Amino acid sequence: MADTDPYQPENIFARILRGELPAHKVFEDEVALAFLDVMPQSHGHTLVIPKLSVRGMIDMPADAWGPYMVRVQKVAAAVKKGMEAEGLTVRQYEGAAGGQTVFHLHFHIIPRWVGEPLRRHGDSMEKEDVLKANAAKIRAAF
Ligand code: DGP
Repeated sequence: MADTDPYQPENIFARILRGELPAHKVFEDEVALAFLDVMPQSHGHTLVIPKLSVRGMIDMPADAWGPYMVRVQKVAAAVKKGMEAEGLTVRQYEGAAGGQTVFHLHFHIIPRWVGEPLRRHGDSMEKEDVLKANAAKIRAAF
């Protein structure tokens, strides 16, 4: 997809937002939705998406950043606590050349433990029962 292409309403995350596709949701309010990444780089890898139809950070209206990042922070705290992580890596990939594969803005919240390397980005699917168990841990930490 070219960086000049408009937002595509059929992208996977838009479909999750509309309830057309399932997801292991951990948080939702009027501003954002958070759910587990099905190809996690570590256990508990969570994505936080705004409820605005924007491809990436450059398209996000300036006045929408504050409310959205408050949700990113809130979810990050719950992911760290729920997964008993020692730290987090927070990432956002912008544009295909930047590594973005789903063109609806999202931040990755990736739990970290000392000495545990990350799996590769978008590498392999996690088992449903593992995702379900990790989502329950994170939901309980809000
Ligand atoms: P990015 O490359 O930053 O656009 O990250 C997209 C992430 O989304 C990647 O880590 C894999 C994940 N992903 C892809 N398809 C799905 C899906 O259908 N459901 C969920 N929960 N995550 C997905």
